[in-house]
Amino acid sequence: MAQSDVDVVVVGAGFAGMYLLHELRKTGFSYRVLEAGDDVGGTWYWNRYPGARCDVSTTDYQYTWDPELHEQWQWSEKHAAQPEILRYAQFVAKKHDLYSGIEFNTRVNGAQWNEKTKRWSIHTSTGETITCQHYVMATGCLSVPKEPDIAGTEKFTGNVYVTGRWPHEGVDFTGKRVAVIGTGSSGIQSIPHIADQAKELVVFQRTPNFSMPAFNGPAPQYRVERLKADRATYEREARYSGTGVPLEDSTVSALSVTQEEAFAMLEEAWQKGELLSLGNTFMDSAINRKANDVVAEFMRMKVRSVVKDPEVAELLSPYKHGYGTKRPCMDTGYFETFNKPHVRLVDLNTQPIRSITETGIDFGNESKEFDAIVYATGFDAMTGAIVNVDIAGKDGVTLKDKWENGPLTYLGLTSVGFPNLYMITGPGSPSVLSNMMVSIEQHVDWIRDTLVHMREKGFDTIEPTPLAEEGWRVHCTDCADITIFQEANSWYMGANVPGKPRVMFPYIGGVGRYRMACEEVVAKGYLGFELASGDKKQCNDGLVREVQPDVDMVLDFISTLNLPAMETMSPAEARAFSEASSAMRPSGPEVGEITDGVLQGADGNLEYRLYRPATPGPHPIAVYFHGGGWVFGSHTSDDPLCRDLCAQSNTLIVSVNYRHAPEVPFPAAAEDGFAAVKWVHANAAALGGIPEKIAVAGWSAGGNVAAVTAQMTRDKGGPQLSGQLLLCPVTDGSQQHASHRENGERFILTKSLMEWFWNHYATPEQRKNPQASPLLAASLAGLPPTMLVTCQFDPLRDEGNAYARALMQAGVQVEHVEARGHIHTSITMVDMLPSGAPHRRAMAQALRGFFQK
Ligand code: N01
Repeated sequence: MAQSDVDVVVVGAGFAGMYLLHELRKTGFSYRVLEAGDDVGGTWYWNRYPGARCDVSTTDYQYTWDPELHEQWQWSEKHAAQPEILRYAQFVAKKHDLYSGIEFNTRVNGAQWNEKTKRWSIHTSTGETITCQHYVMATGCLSVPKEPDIAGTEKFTGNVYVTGRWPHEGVDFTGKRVAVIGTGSSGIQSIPHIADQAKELVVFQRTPNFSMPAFNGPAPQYRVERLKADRATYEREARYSGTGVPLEDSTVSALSVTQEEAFAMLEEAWQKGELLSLGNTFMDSAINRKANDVVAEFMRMKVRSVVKDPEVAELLSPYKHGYGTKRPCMDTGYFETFNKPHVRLVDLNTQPIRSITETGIDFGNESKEFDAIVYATGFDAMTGAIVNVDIAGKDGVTLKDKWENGPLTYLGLTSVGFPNLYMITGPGSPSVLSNMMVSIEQHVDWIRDTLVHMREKGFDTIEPTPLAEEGWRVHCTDCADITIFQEANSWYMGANVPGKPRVMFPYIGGVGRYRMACEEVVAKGYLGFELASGDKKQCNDGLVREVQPDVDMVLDFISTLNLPAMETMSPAEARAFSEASSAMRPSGPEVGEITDGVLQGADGNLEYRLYRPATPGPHPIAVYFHGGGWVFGSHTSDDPLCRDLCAQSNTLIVSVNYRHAPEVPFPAAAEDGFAAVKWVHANAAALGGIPEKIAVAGWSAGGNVAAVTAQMTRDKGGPQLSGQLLLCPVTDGSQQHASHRENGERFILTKSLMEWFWNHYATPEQRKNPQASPLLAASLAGLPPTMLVTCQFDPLRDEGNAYARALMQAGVQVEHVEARGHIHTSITMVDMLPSGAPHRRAMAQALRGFFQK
């Protein structure tokens, strides 16, 4: 007789539930494992449609927790077909006696949390109620087929099949007239097989999909060899990789090579027959539309090379979504199928289905009879299997209600208000954007370790805090925001199910980075969780990820380079180093014209670079001062940012090479700034600018020069400025603000580097002069409208914030943006850090605004 009260109830006996069962036994928890089907295998139990295969190689799509399996089980192919994967699941279940621990044909209909007893009550389809301390949903991401949303589906009297619920005995389509609706992975895999049998096949396509041939055959030799040579390293690399499969991260931008070179690189990946290698050919295809277009065009070229009828080829070629933004597919002869005379493609965009009828389908202005209709229309992905169960947490609130506007989880594992509820590969975790085997094992390990930890420390409950959950939501959104994934109507975005909220369901920050976040949470005493037992509580509340994800990646990359600290260099070395780093960055957008010249500074000529918009002039002018701590940099060193500002604001930018310390210290830079503005004003017309529309702009030390220049023009008789744009400006030489301590170590501009800059530029006494520290000016009244951007993780944040406040108090019109998750340098990194783009847009908008008055 099964126990009605256990430590853990697990729902689902796919690869997640099976491994968890094994671990629960090993660690001595009592359990019940409930499975709706009558065998193990989960997705591979249900999806038996012809042609179903895994498109991750068998070298990677297998358990790692039982090393014996690698000897005992030999895969026959690179991309295993469904029957073989199911046999693998059965083999593991037999080997580890898992069958004895699973109750089949048992669904969970509802679950309620009891706040008094601190236990879940689980109601099953057999009429039983089981109580448990921990409740684990191992229900899979793609397990609930989408409800048909086509008129008349109930009318059809012929045979109806759904790919995700395929009859176990198989289907014979020989001599039949068959309709397939849907061209996602399931459609694309099954269509060639159905075509082989059917007398006539009509494929109803709403959206064409990207697909590459699977090149079925033996497992890739180079992977097999790497595994044999050092399995542990291979598996570790997989766990910390972007997708759960070891791949070398690309460092090549698709925009840095010719189309011919790009296609040659893509062809190499194509020939490998690995879906992930293709998507990994370029570093920027997921974040940059133009880079993505290179891959998309390569894929379309491939379609054209196979499909003989150019019109059909065109219909089968995706144009409306980027490569990878809807799940790309792997096929075996899919496009070739459309060369067969008995196969027809119907484009639902021009010939929509009017209704399914008793005998067939009415579409466009046609009516066609069919013997069978196959729905390959997808799943209520990620959340369907979770919210379909009536799960009520604290105060009776259901998960369905809580998630009305999109799933809210902490780490994709847990949710506020639902103590001791765990989701394996839940929304907010890499899940469907990863090799599921790697993600499943990670979640099972995390849950097992957490349960053991709670038992050892005597805690009854674990629940994330609202702060941590909201922080994770923001982080997930930040990750999605830097990609182009949100442009597509994909099931990743919930867009395939009418009424489903449109958010990015999986975590797109990468498997390895996600794993590190989970590890950090544990290492910091379950950061963001409350663990409790009666009155005993432990809660280290906080956010596990705050830095913008792309900024984080850059910081990680820089830390691997072991670069010497700049402040240990001489100014000449620091200048050479800074120039060398600048040479590696993307150049920034095109502008109308770039010319170099000299202008009259405070004590001799200064070089300048002029960026002219492509539109007809004359244009307003921004006199720009570069960053570099008054020590390094030049009129060309902020080139990408100047181009970006010019192109986006339609403003002529004059970037000035003011004199540098230590050779020429304070107040040379400030005096040059003032002199440059006067010169630009006097020569504005000749430059193609408007003399009455001049602003100053600058970043970092250049922001300091811009701010001081604005004060000097106010105090010394003009010219009258239209505005000042200050990005992370230095405003106070005292360096006493809290941000110097908080952000002084990790974020490129360090406290000691800032000190090094100041030491070269100005003596402690000079720093008290407002021309060095504009925050110390006796009055800020009468300064021009200001756009001031500060960054959360900048040591200079608080002095910038203080300047913004002081300007406002002095009656100056100020737009102040605090760039969340950014560091001192990140907003200047044009085309490298997409998260900076909205702030650059706002800066350009502000520039435009200055001149509209
Ligand atoms: O489902 P899908 P799937 N009228 O949602 C169309 C995994 N998987 O079962 O794109 C007409 O991708 C819909 O059109 P549109 C894999 O992660 C893995 O194929 O919404 N058409 C689309 O063409 C995969 O991504 C493997 O415009 C309608 C199709 O139906 C995920 O499962 C194999 C429609 C649905 O495609 C889901 O794949 C199989 C309507 N009303 C699956 N509604 C491997 O590992 C939907 N469509 C190999």
